[in-house]
Amino acid sequence: MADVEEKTCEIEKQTTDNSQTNCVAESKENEKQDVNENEVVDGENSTDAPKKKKKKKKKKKTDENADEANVDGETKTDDVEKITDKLEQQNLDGETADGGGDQASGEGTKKKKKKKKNKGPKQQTDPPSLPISDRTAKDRFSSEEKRAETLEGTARKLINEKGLEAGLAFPTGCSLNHCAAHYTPNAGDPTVLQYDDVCKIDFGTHINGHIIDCAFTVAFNPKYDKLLQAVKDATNTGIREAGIDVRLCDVGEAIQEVMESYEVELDGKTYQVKSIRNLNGHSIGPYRIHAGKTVPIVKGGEATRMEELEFYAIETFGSTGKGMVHDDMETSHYMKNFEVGHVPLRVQKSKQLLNCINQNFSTLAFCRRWLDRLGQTKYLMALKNLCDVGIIDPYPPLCDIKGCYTAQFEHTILLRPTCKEVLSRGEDY
Ligand SMILES: [Co+2]
Repeated sequence: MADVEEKTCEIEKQTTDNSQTNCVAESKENEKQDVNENEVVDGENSTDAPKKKKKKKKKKKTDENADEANVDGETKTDDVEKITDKLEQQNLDGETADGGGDQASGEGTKKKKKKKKNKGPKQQTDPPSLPISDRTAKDRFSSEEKRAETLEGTARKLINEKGLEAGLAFPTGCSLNHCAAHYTPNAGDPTVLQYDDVCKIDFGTHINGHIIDCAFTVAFNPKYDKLLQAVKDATNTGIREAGIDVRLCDVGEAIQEVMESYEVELDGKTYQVKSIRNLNGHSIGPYRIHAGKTVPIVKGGEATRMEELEFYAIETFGSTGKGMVHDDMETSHYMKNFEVGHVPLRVQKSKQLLNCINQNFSTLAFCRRWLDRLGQTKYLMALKNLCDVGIIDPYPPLCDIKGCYTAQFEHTILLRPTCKEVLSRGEDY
């Protein structure tokens, strides 16, 4: 999730032991998984590894449907037919499929648990659907997991989604081209990802409110490689600069320096990559994606210092346009205002919608699709009402000028007393 410069909130410091141990544990998991990701990928690609035969076969089947599929697949590798059937029923943005798919897989899981006993060790599906906690490090992930349309379903399973205790921390951003952040499809959106698109996958998970916020950019056409490289380098620079007692303005200046040292040539025209000056990284608190401190990505920011035990999302955005974003297009992202206490509501539909939001998202961000999958209907007026009274804030897509291209990379870090831990680091980005 991106932080827009205009937004200012109170600073909240995160110091509980719990939060530390949780995130550290999670990051250790990540390390293990990283080490083994190679193996899995190698296995998939190799033709003579007999162990992987089953997986290969399944992968092929999945691929036939992958373009239209969401990940609400099944939990067992040998239930290929079931998976295939399920994937066929699902559409690209998981619009209608999410709810139904989840129910179905819930039943399916039960059935399988009975069968499982005499069938040897569980195997991860492709895309993965077994919770990380149930897996040995090997074969947890596959390259398919990166697919935008499969991320949410996959993430829900991997995190062992359970109400507000574990799940997705905010809607999966898949902003395209001149849109830098906060776009995810609403129901009926006909957008289809194209070869020449530059797509920012911004996704977040949490366990007991401890949020991991990370993002990467996908481009199929290699002409954007320099743009992506610039932003990745800028983000890694931010991560390198960050630390206890470091001034936020110094991080921003270092980021801009690196970002704007890159040029990209697109269709015969050369652009200097610009840092998008009104987008920021941010501190993270429990159930609070933007906890108050902002990490600028240009010079001239605040001199506030980073502090021990703070969590930060270090994210940078590069653009071939103006280097400045504005609200544009239909809103999909919403979030309760963290500061707002109880507000009495008169309209029944608004009350009902707020109850649903409180129960399912609390102060975490959500999108219209997630209300749809919870069975909410005709909620737009009520949602507008909740926004008008200030309980909910809308987060519309943030776009630079039409025709330009933007890229983003992001990681969540924890400033531990003796080390700076990159909680979301993998070998892919
Ligand atoms: Co973020």
